[in-house]
Amino acid sequence: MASSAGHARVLATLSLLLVVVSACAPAVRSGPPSRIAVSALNAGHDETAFMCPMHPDITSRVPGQCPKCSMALVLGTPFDMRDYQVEFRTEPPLVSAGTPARLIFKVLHPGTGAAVTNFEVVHDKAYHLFVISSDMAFFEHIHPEQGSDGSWWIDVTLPKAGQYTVLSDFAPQGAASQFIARPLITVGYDGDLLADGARLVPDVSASKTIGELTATIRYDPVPMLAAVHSHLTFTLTHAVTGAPVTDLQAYLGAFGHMLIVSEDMLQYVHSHPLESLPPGGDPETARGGPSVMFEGLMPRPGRYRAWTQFRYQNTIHTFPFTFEVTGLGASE
Ligand SMILES: [Cu+2]
Repeated sequence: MASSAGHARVLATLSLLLVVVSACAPAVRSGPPSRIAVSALNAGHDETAFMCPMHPDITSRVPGQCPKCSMALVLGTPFDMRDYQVEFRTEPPLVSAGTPARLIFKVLHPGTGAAVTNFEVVHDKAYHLFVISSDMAFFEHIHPEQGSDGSWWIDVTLPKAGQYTVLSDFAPQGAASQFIARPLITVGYDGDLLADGARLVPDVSASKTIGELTATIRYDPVPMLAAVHSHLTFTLTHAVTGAPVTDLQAYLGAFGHMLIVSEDMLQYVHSHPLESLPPGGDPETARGGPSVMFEGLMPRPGRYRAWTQFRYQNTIHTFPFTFEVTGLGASE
């Protein structure tokens, strides 16, 4: 299955919980040029090490805590580059826009084909799911429930006929985190998938307001560069008063969640704020803002959309921002 067409490949980057998936590139996982990473090149699939469930780049020969988030390292096979299989089906089998449908995911081990039932909880959830329409106008970040047989399910109602990408984000117990895309096409869709693809237009304004919250984004570097660790920093203010927001709430164990997707929907970057919650504290009483910084590594030049989610006054606010990433050479 590692070679199945259209299957997402995972690239976990070095410095953050940040995952890039390419639907056509070979599996690559970059890592710091450490002794462990080098020895991993020669390791078999079963090579074990202690690893952080949240930060796949953190591996160790001995037990301990993650230096980034203080989570206890777990014994696993972080150097196994094979993607897990996700069997995806819907009930009913044909999904109609405007009608609830159940999405069902069964995860299988890449070597044995056995059903996987144990998952690490990462950012408060064992299974994160993103549903994105092919024009990138519709975005949902939701969390399926686990059934008694270990598979995952959730009910969705898609807004219009068309093609959607369904992105699963999970970490089987003791394995590297997985980020696996599946297509979903509704009945009644007779469009041209190529013609109906996203046509992203970079924002002219750096600020957007959703409900009570205004987010102003700053990109670094300007312009954004491909294959360079880049930063997207938000300044949050109250939409009416303009006052800086200092009571941002934690959502799923962080002060924000970001998913960045390329216009061709082949590249996905999942990023969390550089600042983590104070370890050991109660996430419900933690407060953040007005500044929240994310890091992203966009693998190729092109246009990207970042959906960033903040929890403020007990409501999740989702901000879509669209930006251009250029290559290092002037010709790109
Ligand atoms: Cu999630």
